[in-house]
Amino acid sequence: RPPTMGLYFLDYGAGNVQSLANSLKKLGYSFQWITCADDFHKATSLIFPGVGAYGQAIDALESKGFLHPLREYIASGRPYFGICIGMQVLFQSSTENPSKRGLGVVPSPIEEFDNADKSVPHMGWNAVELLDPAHKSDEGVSTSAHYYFVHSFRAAYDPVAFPEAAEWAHGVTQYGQEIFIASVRKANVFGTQFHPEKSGDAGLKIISSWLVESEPARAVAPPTPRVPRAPRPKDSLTKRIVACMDVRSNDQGDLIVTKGDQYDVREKSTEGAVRNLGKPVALAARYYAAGADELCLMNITSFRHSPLRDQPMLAVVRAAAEEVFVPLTIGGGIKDTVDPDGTKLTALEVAGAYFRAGADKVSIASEAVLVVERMRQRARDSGHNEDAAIGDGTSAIETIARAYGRQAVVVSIDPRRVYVAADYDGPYKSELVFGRPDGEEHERGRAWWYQCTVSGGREARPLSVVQLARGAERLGAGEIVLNSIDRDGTGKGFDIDLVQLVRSSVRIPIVASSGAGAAAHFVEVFEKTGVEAALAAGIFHRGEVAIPDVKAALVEASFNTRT
Ligand code: 1PR
Repeated sequence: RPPTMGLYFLDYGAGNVQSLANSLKKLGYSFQWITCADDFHKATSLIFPGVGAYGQAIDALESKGFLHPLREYIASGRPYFGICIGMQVLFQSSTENPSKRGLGVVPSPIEEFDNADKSVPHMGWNAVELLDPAHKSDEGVSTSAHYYFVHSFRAAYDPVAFPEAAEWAHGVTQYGQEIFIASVRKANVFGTQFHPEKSGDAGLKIISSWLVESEPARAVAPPTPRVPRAPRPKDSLTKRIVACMDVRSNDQGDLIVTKGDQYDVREKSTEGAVRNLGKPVALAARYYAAGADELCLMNITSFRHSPLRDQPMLAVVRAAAEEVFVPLTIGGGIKDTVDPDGTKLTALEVAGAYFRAGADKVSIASEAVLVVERMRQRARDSGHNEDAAIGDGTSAIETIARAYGRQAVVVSIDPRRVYVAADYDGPYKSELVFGRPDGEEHERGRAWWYQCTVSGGREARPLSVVQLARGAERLGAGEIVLNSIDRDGTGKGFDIDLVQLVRSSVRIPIVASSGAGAAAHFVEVFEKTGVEAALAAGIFHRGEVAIPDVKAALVEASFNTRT
């Protein structure tokens, strides 16, 4: 089929729209970007892959003079496909930014998820139930597939309170005990709350199905009457399996994937050479094909130089994003920097470069520790409770979350155990973990707390893991990747005590990391801690355990899994 003529993309400058561009490239379509209001007249079909925050999106559309032409475009009957924020702007308003008005095409509000019974953001792979399953207009959405969602705000599916909006509902999804609108469909308008461009083959099928059908707009039969849906006891959100690649240059200057033992990446045998476990883009493509639910690329020596000078790393992100259609997190060096030539770059600009290259989330480690320390210090100085300290709006976490949405900001924690006597009476007393009688020998009769480090574990800081996790959550981080220097590369299993401690301290999703040595370790961490995701590196790189083996163990243990 020839490329769609007149296919335009609306990009308002926030978030990763590169992934959708990559999806179209993969499917063999060409498109143009909307650059001025006039382009709306030229478009014969339009995709708005909105990512980020609702208010930012409306503001950006307004300031570029796009809001009115967008409204006109939709009213003209030409095909429109809105993704995430691109779907939410169709609604009346959002409690994310109550002062902003949406297009009001769908007459109901967007509101925040209730986090009493679940982590918010809703982040991960969930199922979609079609409301007219017998009808031809399934838009390529399969009820047996899982799709990638990442959002804190949703349109409730409520045919009693919002009957007209419910008519727009095409598919619904359950998260916790809430049922919300996962896709909308009426006349020329289609929209998904989830990200088809991040939903692997199942998502690519939706995009290609819309492209094939989008010219001319097809007639859709009137929907069947909408009735309220009672939530099931359990939702269909899957446990995520994340493959992480630590990237750095080797002694020859090539970027390679490496892996340390307790963060030491140098070989003991070959005169201290950096351990080389493969090429980042090739490995990323392999893990995508094997069914990884997410991928992380960590630039582990970025603290030594400016990340944006590190063009090869940006090139790696760009190339990886062309190959993989699941979420991609990039970490390392996300902070305010000054280039050697004196050019100042804010953390927001550094993150922006990664998002434009194709990253979906950025992961902040060292800078998050320093930001939370400063925030606590300010509270102390002004006589306030440091455990309730709030940000001043200028930190990397806050500025990136404001522009790109909190779901785009991951805080990566590198804690290390600090052993103390069981009768320790110091400042971290309330966070102590006590060695079990059946635990490892060196733990018995002792207690420990978890201390935060910076620069890849090289420097310990006066901050505990609980203080950092809570502080990061208050500042607006959307997720925590919880490493453990003690367990990293050991294959002994995740540090369950650590994961439980942090899981009980915050409401945002947590990715347990470090120490996986067998598929059973993933089952253990999900059973004992209830975290949303688990990450491994070494076992996948060395081929000791394959991602499908982990998924099979999860299925066996009755966890929702994307297979
Ligand atoms: O501080 O914001 O510039 O970010 C630097 C990032 O690089 C941090 O997220 C930090 O964790 C990471 N990092 C720095 N030095 C190292 C190192 O190994 N020398 N990697 C490093 C840490 C930990 C995980 C690993 C899991 C699972 N690697 O990324 O993937 O522990 O490993 P396993 O399954 O093999 O046990 P900034």
